[in-house]
Amino acid sequence: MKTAFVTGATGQDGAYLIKSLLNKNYNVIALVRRNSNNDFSKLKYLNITEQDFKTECFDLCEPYNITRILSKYKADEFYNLAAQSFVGSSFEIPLYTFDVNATGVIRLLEAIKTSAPTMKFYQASTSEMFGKVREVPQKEDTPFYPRSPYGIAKLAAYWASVNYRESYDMFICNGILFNHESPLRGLEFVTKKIINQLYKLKTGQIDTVRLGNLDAKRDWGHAEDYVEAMYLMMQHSYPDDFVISTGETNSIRTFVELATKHFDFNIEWVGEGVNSKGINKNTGKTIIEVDPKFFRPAEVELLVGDCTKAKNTLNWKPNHTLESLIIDMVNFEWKSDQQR
Ligand code: NAP
Ligand code: F7E
Repeated sequence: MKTAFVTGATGQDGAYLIKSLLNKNYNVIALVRRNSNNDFSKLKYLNITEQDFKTECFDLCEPYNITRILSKYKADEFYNLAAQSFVGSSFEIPLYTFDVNATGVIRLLEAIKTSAPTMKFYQASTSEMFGKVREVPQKEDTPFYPRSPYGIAKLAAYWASVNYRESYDMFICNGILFNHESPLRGLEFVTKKIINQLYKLKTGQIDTVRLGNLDAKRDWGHAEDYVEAMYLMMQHSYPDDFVISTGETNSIRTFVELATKHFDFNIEWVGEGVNSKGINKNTGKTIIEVDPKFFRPAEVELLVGDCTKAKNTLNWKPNHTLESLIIDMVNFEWKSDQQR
């Protein structure tokens, strides 16, 4: 039986990864930061209970807890999924974001180098590192150009991971994952926000959905598929970095169009830029508005990944389509409502 540490266990990817590792008969140790309420609701949604894994108190900002945990358990793999993961907030809390997402990773790597140098380490790197893209589509050797404090911090952690691998011969992988969503996505991210708010619109709880830049394009996959890629990287015969993506890109506007169909709204766009509006053709009412408060000081306009290396080396491919992802997310909203 293998043992794995998972940070970010209360987040979207943590829930799917823990479920997948438990199915593979792993002993899972979830590293969870202290909160006023221990929220394992995402794991609960996947039918995982707190009896299925161990938990340890952990924070990426705290230098000594990792040493304590490494002396308590001997593990085979360490998946570092914890982060201040919201790009929008990173402009408001840049130093904190850097401390958690960059310095926090060096704290981990330094402790692992000293106390558990043969344990494998996965770092949750991101397509945000490509930022103002230098090449389309983006692959492992595309130059980086981050556009946010989040992207900059993640890029520092990416290079720290490469450097520890090369300097100390440690098994360290960077998964360069493009956007991946699911019913368990945080409410602040655009796909979840759109589907949750369209549901509220449909059920009469709100009148309009207010969004930011409708023209940014993202390569959206399903988190359930992407955590399998994390696992496969860690089973590969040598440590390496991999782009994980679908290869398809769509604008926020297109995502809105696709999602509205599942709520029987018939949308027509009028106006441009900040004045762009989505009208429900059946009623003539405005249901989508642009609110500049959701714009970012610097935007990542286009992301689309080329995951040929992961396909050929890890035999990984996404199973979900954008349509099946949206259906999964829409069904969750109706199901959660019935349970309220
Ligand atoms: P998420 O749902 O926002 O989860 C983030 C997790 O990190 C939560 O469990 C959170 O705990 C934990 N965390 C935050 N700050 C921490 C700290 N100081 N110490 C310890 N834990 C902390 O994120 P996700 O979507 O699952 O993403 C997982 C990882 O992949 C993140 O590193 C993210 O940056 C990266 N990533 C995500 C995507 C994507 O599209 N989802 C793409 C590329 C990379 P609390 O519950 O206590 O807040
Ligand atoms: O924004 C635009 C916004 O916040 C996507 C994180 O998981 O993926 C995620 O980062 C796009 C941006 O995700 C709204 O301006 C328009 O262009 O859903 P998002 P993100 O910034 O791409 C990467 C790969 C990560 O690594 C991150 O951890 O949508 N947008 N209107 C909006 N975005 C939000 N949040 N809210 C809006 O109302």
